Amino acid sequence: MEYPTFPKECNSLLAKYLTKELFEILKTRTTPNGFTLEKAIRSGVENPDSSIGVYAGDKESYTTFAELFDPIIEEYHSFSKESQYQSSFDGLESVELDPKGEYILSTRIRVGRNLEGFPLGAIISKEQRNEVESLVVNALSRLEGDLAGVYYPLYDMSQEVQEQLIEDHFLFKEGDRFLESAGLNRDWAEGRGIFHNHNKTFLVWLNEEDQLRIISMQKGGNISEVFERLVSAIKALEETLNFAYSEHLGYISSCPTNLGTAMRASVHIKLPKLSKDMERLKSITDKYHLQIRGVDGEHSESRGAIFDISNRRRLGISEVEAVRDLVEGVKVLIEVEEKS
Ligand code: ADP
Ligand code: CIR
Repeated sequence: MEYPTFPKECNSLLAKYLTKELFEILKTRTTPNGFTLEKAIRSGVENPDSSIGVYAGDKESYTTFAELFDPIIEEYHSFSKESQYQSSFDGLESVELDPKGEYILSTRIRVGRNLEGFPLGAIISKEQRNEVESLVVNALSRLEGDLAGVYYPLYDMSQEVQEQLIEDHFLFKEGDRFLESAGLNRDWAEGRGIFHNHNKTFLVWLNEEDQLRIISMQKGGNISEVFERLVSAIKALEETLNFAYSEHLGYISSCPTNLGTAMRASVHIKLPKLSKDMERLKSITDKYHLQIRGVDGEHSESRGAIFDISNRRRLGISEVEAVRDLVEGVKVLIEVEEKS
């Protein structure tokens, strides 16, 4: 493979950190599972509008290609090489983000997880992916009470049901071009599916970007309730499943932006006034380490002045701190919106 050329307007962290010299050093390295630099960067090369542009194929990718992954991880999470993964699920105060019920439509917190001993989705084989599915479905079938639910494999789902679940923000989209280039959509829809409880407040996605996305969500802004439900689900699943993890990077994920706590806490928030002053909105979200996404998730647009606002950092801060990033920033956003 030749050194890729990135168009001038390309702002990805891949383009920023993959110099020709570094490319020459890394291009012959391979992880024990056969993952190469060419595979790691394919998504960012084929999609120059990527913000990041790299994916890991296994846990070892993060050490084998450390010279490329480390600066990307440092910049995205504001995490230095000397820092350590931190974790704490305790001590989140009871928080209602929108007591008047005027701004926040819904609150969601998810974590990504992958199983120890398997390659990540970019190079997992069909058989291994099916094995992951059966291990996880077995673990999910043991959940009780509010967390108990049913697993719906994607290949068995009607187009109509699938579209409705996507529209209602419960299910992942199909055909994401960033994941496609990374090899993460291979053998679609085999091994993919969604588990959810009766009222869809607890959900697990299987074998999308990560092997598990564990999700808690509900209408309104009671984020402590959403957090508590998620924590009880993670703890229950840890009794049966062994998640891929490293002392330094925390939970291992396909995309370096999801390392560490692998947690994204978000609100769908309506900000009609601030939506007319995107510069101001952006300055507040930047100050509080928040990211703005559209209503249909990553790489989508905002509609009706509704934004998906979430914590940006996931590594080097604990789970409780990741949620607090969102709480602090949203408080300010609502204050500013009210005064505008
Ligand atoms: P992820 O959060 O898993 O990284 P996306 O950004 O693609 O991935 O979002 C996945 C889905 O979750 C999308 O349909 C998105 O609209 C939905 N979603 C995210 N946050 C919320 C929220 N606070 N309320 C309702 N739906 C949400
Ligand atoms: C990209 O590089 O744009 C995609 N591969 C997605 C990166 C993850 N985005 C994020 O900010 N969490």
